[in-house]
Amino acid sequence: MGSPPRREGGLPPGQRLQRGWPVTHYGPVPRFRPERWEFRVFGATADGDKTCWNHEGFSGLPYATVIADFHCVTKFSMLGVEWGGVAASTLAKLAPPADDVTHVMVWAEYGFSANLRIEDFLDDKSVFATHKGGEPLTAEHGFPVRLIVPRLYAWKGPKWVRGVEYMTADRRGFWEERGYHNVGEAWREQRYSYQEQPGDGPEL
Ligand SMILES: Nc1nc2c(c(=O)[nH]1)N[C@H]1C(S)=C(S)[C@@H](COP(=O)(O)O)O[C@H]1N2
Ligand SMILES: [Mo]
Repeated sequence: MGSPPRREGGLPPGQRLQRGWPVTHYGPVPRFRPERWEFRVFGATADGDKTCWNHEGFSGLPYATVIADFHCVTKFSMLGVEWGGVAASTLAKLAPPADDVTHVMVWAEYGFSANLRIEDFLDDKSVFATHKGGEPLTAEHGFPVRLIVPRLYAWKGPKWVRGVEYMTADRRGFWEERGYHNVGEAWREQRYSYQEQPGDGPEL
């Protein structure tokens, strides 16, 4: 893998700036039903239990803002966006992973999923965003909550998140099974699965 480019600011290779914020996803926009909604942390948790928040509970978790860039693998980028929500590291403190957790699967409505290395998940800029620029997210952009992991391409940030599964081995998520890179670092331009090196992910 070589030395990790951990650059920030400016445009990663192959990206261009975008005015406005396009909407990109697979499938329909789910309807938010607060009485049915819950956010679940499960899998290899430290105490073996699941943690669930309903929408009121989740809305009461510590709120943080993060200024970060957003890079879509289709080559548009936004720089210096203000995201507000629950830091992934805060969530992991409230519902800790077991010591041998190496990856997480982030689950969204309709079974959409994205796998992340635990260190990318716990990065201090990773946030379960409920707000952008101080405004609640719109339905198309993931209301009530979507994940933002600035150092990875945006498909690693599911919209309409419903759960986090702690894993002791890697598994591919939705796009990672369909031709996108298992790791997805924007500054390494890890776009497609054919670029993967040994150790980047489970066999396809
Ligand atoms: N649930 C869900 N989340 C998703 C996707 C999706 O298809 N379903 N697409 C991803 C992709 S490929 C991108 S580029 C970003 C786009 O986010 P935006 O529509 O808010 O710009 O959402 C990501 N999150
Ligand atoms: Mo994307």
